[in-house]
Amino acid sequence: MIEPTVSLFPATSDRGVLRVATLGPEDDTLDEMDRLLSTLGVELTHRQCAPVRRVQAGTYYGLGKLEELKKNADDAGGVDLFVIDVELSPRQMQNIEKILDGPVLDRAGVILEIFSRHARTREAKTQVELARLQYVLPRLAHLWSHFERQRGGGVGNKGMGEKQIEVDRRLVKRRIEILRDRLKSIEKERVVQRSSRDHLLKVALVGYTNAGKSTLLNALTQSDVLAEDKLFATLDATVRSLDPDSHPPVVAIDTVGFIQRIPTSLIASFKSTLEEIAEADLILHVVDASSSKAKEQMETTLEVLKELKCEGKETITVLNKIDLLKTPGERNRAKVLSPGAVRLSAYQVEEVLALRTRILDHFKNKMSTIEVLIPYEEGKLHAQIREFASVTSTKPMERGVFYRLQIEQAMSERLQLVRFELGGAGGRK
Ligand SMILES: Nc1nc2c(ncn2[C@@H]2O[C@H](COP(=O)(O)OP(=O)(O)OP(=O)(O)O)[C@@H](O)[C@H]2O)c(=O)[nH]1
Ligand SMILES: [Mg+2]
Repeated sequence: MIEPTVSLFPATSDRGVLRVATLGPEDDTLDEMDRLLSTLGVELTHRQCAPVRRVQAGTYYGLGKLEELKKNADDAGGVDLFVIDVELSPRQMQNIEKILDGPVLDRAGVILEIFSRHARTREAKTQVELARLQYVLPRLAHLWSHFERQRGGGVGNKGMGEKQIEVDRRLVKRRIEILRDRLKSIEKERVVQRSSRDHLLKVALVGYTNAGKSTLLNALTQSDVLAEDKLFATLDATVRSLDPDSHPPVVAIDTVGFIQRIPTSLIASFKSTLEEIAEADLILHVVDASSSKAKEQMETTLEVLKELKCEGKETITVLNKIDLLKTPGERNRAKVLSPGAVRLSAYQVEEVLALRTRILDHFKNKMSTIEVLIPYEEGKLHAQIREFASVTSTKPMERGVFYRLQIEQAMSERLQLVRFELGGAGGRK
C-alpha cells in the first residue's frame, strides 16, 4: 500500500541529492518552478523552455521536443526526475515517462509534494493527503514504479506489479473514503470554532505565496507564526488577536498562499481553510512589491478571490518588502502597481504599527453611536454589549439600563439592538 508519508518524488540516486530536469512553456513559470524545487531541496540539472504551439493529445509536447529534453538531460549527466511544468493527464504522464525512460511529474505533482512536506496540523495533513491520493489514484499504474523503487525493490516482475496495483487501487479508494469522512468531521469542528468567532471582527491576510503574510501577521500581532523563505510555508489558517482591548475584539487570520495555475483539486481540498477568507470582515491583500512578477501575482490573487466570491469585500492592499526596493525607479514602479496601497516593510515596526492603526480605524469608522434601553431581564445582552460595543455612558433606569454606545453596524444587527433603540425605528418599545 502507498503510505501517506511516501514521497511523490522518486528516491534519490546514489549521488545523494535528487537531480531534476524541467521543461515548460514559459520562462516566468519555470522561474517559479525553480523556486518550488529549491524549496524541496533538489538539484536542478537542466532547464528547458519551449512554447507549446499545439498540444499533442497523447504526450502534450511533441515527440521531437521530448527526445531533445532527454538528450539534453543525458548530456548534463543524467537526471532522477523530469518535471513538465504544465497540467498533464494521467495518460500523457505515462506516455511521456515511456519516451523519457524516467519518472515524470507535472506542476500539480510538485506542488502536492511541497504541501505534503509542509502540512502540520491534523486538518492540513488530512486535506493534503486526500488531494495527494486523488492525484495518485488515476496514475497508480505509472507512479507505482516510483514507489516500488522507494521500497527498495527493482521494477521487478510485471505480472506481480499489476496485481499489486489492483490491490493498491482498492486500498487507496478505501483510504480516500476514510479521509473524506475525517475531513467532514474536522469541518464540523471548524464551523463550531468559526461560530465561536462570530462576534469578532476578522481581518484575513491573503496573497501570493511568499509575499510575507506570516511575517506581517507576526509583526502586527507580536506572535510567532512560522515564516520562511519557502513557498507554501503556511497551509493553515492561524488566528491571532490584533487588538484584544477593542470592542469588539479584532483578530487577524493568516491563510495559505496562492500560486499561478494551482490545481483545482487542491483548491477544493483547502475549502474549509479558504472559507475563513469568505467570512472575513476585511481583507489585507499582501503583495511582494520586490518581485518582478508582482503585477501577475496580484492578478492571480484577485482571480482566486473571485473564485471564492470575495471580490466585493473591503480590501486594503499592502505592498510589502519595500525595503528591498533600492532605486527611485523601483519605488515608482511599486507606486504605480497599486496607487492607493499601503507601502511598507514587515520589518519596520513603525510602518507596521501605522497599518495596525489604519485597520482599527477602518472598523472604528464603521461605528455609529446609538442609545438603547435594555430591560434588566435581557441578562446575556448586557454582557454582550460590554464586550462588543464601546460604552460611553450608562444609567440604571426603572425598566432597564440606558446605554449610549458606539457599535459597528454589522454587530448591532447581529445583536438586533434596533429592538431597544431610543429614538430609532424600534425605540418606542
Ligand atoms: N526583505 C524583506 N523580507 C521580507 C519582508 N516580509 C517578509 N519577508 C521575507 O519573505 C519570506 C516569506 O515570508 P512569509 O511571511 O513566510 O511569506 P508568506 O506570504 O506567509 O508565505 P507562504 O506561507 O509560503 O504563502 C521570508 O523569508 C520573510 O523573512 C519584508 O518586508 N522585507
Ligand atoms: Mg505564510
